[in-house]
Amino acid sequence: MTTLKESLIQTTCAYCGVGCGVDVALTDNQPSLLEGMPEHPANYGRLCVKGTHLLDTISNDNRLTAPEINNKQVSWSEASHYVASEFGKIIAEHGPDAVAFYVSGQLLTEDYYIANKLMKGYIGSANIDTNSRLCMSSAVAGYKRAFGEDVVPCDYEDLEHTELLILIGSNAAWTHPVLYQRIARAKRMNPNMKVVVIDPRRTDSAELADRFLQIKPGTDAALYNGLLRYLADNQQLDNDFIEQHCDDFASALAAVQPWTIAAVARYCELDTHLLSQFYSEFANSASAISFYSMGINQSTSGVDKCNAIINAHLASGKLLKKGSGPFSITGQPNAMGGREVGGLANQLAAHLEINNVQHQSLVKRFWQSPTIATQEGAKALDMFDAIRDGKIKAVWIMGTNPMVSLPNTHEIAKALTACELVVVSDCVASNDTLEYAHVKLPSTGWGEKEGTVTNSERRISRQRAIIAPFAEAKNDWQILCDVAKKMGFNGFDFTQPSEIFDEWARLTSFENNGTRQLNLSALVGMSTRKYNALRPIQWPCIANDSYQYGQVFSQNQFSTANKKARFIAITPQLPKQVTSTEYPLVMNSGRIRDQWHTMTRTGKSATLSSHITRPYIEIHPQDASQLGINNDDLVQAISKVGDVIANAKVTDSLRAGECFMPIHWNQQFASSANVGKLYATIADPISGQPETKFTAIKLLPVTFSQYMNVFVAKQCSCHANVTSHSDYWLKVNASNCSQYQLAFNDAVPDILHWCQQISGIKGQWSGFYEGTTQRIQCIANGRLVFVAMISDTQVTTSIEWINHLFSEPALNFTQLQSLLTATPDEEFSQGRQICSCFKVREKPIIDAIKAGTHRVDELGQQLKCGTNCGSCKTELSQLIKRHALAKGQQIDVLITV
Ligand SMILES: Nc1nc2c(c(=O)[nH]1)N[C@H]1C(S)=C(S)[C@@H](COP(=O)(O)OP(=O)(O)OC[C@H]3O[C@@H](n4cnc5c(=O)[nH]c(N)nc54)[C@H](O)[C@@H]3O)O[C@H]1N2
Ligand SMILES: Nc1nc2c(c(=O)[nH]1)N[C@H]1C(S)=C(S)[C@@H](COP(=O)(O)OP(=O)(O)OC[C@H]3O[C@@H](n4cnc5c(=O)[nH]c(N)nc54)[C@H](O)[C@@H]3O)O[C@H]1N2
Ligand code: SF4
Ligand SMILES: [Mo]
Repeated sequence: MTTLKESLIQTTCAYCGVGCGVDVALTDNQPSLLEGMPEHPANYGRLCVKGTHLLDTISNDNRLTAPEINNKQVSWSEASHYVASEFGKIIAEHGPDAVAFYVSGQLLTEDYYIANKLMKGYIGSANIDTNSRLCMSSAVAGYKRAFGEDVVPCDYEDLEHTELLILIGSNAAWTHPVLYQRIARAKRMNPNMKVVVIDPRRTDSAELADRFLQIKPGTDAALYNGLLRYLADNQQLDNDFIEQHCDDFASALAAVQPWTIAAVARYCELDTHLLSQFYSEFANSASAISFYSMGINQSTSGVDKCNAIINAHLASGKLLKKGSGPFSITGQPNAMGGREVGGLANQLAAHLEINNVQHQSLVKRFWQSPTIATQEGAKALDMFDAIRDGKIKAVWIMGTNPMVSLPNTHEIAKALTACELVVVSDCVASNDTLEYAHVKLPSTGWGEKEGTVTNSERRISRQRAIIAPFAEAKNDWQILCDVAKKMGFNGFDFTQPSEIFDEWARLTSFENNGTRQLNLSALVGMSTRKYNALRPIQWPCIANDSYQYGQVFSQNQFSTANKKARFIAITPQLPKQVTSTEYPLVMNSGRIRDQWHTMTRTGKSATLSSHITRPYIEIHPQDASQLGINNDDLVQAISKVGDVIANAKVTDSLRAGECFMPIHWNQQFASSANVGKLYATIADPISGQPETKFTAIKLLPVTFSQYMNVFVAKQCSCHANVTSHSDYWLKVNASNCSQYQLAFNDAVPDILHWCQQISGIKGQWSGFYEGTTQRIQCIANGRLVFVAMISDTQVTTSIEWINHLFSEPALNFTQLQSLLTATPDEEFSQGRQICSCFKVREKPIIDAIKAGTHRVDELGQQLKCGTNCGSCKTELSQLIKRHALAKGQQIDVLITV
């Protein structure tokens, strides 16, 4: 009898900046089970729905197998030689600033460190920037202005010790779900804890809120200016803290004088009473946290918004104390690691400054490098402008998909088309950016890589490999080191990530002398064995220090020259992409619960793709009725720079005049649903972070002559053909087939012929015709391979049902009949999937609510929904509110999330 070999690997989730620890059980070296790591201080065993389904996304589908030059496979040696020599030629002819790296908060610290070292210390330019520019750069600049260093002064534990938790510009219920669950639990344990949610949209995060402030977009700085004035007017300042530990209070106070409660209420379009309750709660709570994210940062005045928040915490002394502080939450798994190693074009490394001569010398001596960058490089938007204008002639893009995520996609396409050399390192074989690559380099992805990441609370955790690299994929640090060596540089002879980490840790402590909080001296000199066994650890972690690891700004000593924090005088600014009579509506953008960014990973999971199956534009009922738009209608959103098409979702969770669209869909999944196309290239003047939460649009209803739902078996080779032969398309992946929702300006004259032509499938075709409704299907070797359903309005058919039919070895008569009449089996007509873990759909949940179950936990007991990762609990709570009240019943039991 053979026994199975069992083992356990502890790693860190691939997705958000919460940085949850993950336990992966291996059976005979194959991942067999994934769970939250019980002892990881970020999650203590919890995982959200994305983390829970990580194993679904390690597939060999759509992977880049070998390096390619101009779409021809080449050896690694050839590829790295080519990149090195082409970069070398351009640098020799045009200087180091003619090349650039555009990197990502999804690289590991070791990858990031090498990329930065190569660009700033060897090539000698600071043209390395990262997608964190679109994400964290305003938060970085805000902390730097106030504290003299980019240091987040809070820990997750603070969330459990606060009296007042303010979620501002964050939809943590969907974007940082494990932290949201920690907050929900803290609130249950401490009924006096209050939660305030500040967002122009009533999001799922508002489910926990004692107070919801539906703020006018872009006005957050005025809200916090008003708070500072309120604190001063009501003798709620911490005068000792201000005097002993802060500078420039007088000018900040002078700047907030116009911001009376009445003025703020007018400007932010908030109720005066609600506002004064919020201010008084902040003033009277012993502790308070402002938990902020993209609703603050992605703005042309994002840095000022951050400092307005920090000002209020400094003035009330509500920071560096348990349960208090201005807590910027990072988005990507290693956005923080990138900030540490210098992944931004305006920093050096290890929190050292690029325009400081001593810092330049320090880093150069440490690296013993031939050169060092002495001035800021091009920030992301400027970088792509410079590429378009021919000033930057070669760009190497690693771990990010700028054709989707940068604003004004049209201009990015122009830049990449004009660029002499575009190198892209990615795990996938196709995404919107790879279409422009001259050189494609296959990288290892999550589950294959070894290294470290730092989460939102400055905690460093190991990502460990659970499977072997796919095909010829290499780790990003190795690809970079190979190219560096071929460019003739010393200093890249690493054989293990542990060696890179050691050099990095030494740099943080080199000539530090307490001047920088970022200090990893306790981790210097670790053997590979120790590095491999490294437990999650928070910085600062200083060898032989009397303070415990993770404690920042001890004794309220900040990183400025005189050790004092700085108040910043803030004059609030409104967004720059203003509405007009031609473009009367505002478009906001953000995330949905089960998709990650440009869907290269989560889009592969049928489970994650069934929570929300298509892109949508949220519209307020008032605007919808004015424009004659109904729920589910296809609409086109047009801004000054671009346009998109998606289905309308009419909802009063928005303010009138405002719309919202998810960021995830792109050219791989839809003909025109990338919301980035609508935003102009306008950024915060200090941080360079683009304004991607606010642009002016108009909406037009769109109609086509004919609509078609096509389902194609996974193994068919006609997928690209289907989309290229329609005027509008949307793709949804399931396990056995893909669904295409198509539309045509001119009706297809002969549908059967069209299906046969574009699919190229030789099989048994049959059809059902009734007026304009037509259904076609094809069976090959006994199995269903192609289905088309045509109508003159857009009707979408349940993909789960058809997907199930695709899995059947032979369809029976009833199934064939049901296909032709488009009547799904009972189990597939249960509505939207709410609980992705147990696949619980909307209808049974609503039935249970109507039958009297009015508690989230009781729904869980009956139907299992919400009892695994808990990510759907806010939606369950909303369903209870909606359907219990719809029957005129009172909810007599408190809804606990
Ligand atoms: N499911 C999922 N989770 C993710 C990600 C993902 O792709 N999917 N991505 C990760 C990354 S990289 C990031 S950066 C984070 C982002 O995490 P969040 O910032 O929480 O997510 P967003 O949905 O981008 O935006 C948050 C909210 O800001 C609001 N907002 C817009 N304008 C304003 C404003 O002017 N003022 C205020 N107060 N609010 C405003 C929006 O309505 C939105 O609800 O999520 C991380 N987690
Ligand atoms: N309108 C609008 N635009 C936005 C935002 C918004 O809220 N609104 N949010 C912005 C924010 S906060 C962010 S963070 C960005 C995110 O935007 P992107 O960074 O462009 O999005 P991802 O889909 O995460 O792209 C990551 C790419 O790296 C690849 N990849 C994954 N792991 C690895 C690896 O280990 N190595 C390599 N080499 N490649 C890897 C993936 O396959 C994928 O192609 O979008 C920004 N854009
Ligand atoms: S909250 Fe979810 S996505 Fe974020 S790290 Fe944890 S499991 Fe991963
Ligand atoms: Mo982000």
